[in-house]
Amino acid sequence: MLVEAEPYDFSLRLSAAALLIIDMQRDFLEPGGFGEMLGNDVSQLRRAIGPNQALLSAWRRIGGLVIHTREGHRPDLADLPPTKYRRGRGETRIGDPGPMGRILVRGEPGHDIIPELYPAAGEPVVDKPGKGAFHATDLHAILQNRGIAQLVVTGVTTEVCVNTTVREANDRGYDCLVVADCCASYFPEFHDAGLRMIKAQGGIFGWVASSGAVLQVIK
Ligand code: C5J
Repeated sequence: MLVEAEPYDFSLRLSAAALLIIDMQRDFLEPGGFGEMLGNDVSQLRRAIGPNQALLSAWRRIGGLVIHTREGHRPDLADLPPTKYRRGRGETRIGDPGPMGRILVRGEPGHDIIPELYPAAGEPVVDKPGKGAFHATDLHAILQNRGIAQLVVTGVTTEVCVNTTVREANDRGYDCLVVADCCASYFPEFHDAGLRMIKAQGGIFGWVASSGAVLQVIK
């Protein structure tokens, strides 16, 4: 099936494709969460919720593999690099009490996925300590065990965890189709640049399509 995409149409093989939804977590997206506490405008991210819901429900309907990721750390912070802890220089740091529990700590309410996109039973959830979903996780093993060669990638933020994951996936031999309106950034210009970087130079890291284009072929 050909999905209309840039820099050229993407040949989607459903039996070898997974939908990978990156870090749609309460602390990043919900009013009153950590992201907003830092002064970010969460409406910039929330615009991706509706398109993700539509794509997720279509993907579930066809029986495709869905994988969710969450960025966060062990409660004892043993997997938190001191460099990541120190960076940011804010008054509130990873592990501190935040508006929705300890910030970026697994098991806390703010770390969990927003209810609109909550994982269904049987859908793997990959907890990642870094920006890339392959670093220090079992994502590659899960994908290999299921015969996955193509990733349809959505989530937040476009320029950070989505871009890092797509680059990691590229080096591991996966073809990535990034769904533009299902990704978002607190900074619209970074969202646009993040997508442009993926599809530049003949698709140096992958392809970019709209959710409408994907839905057209999987419906
Ligand atoms: C993600 C971040 N998920 N921006 N995290 O992009 O820190």
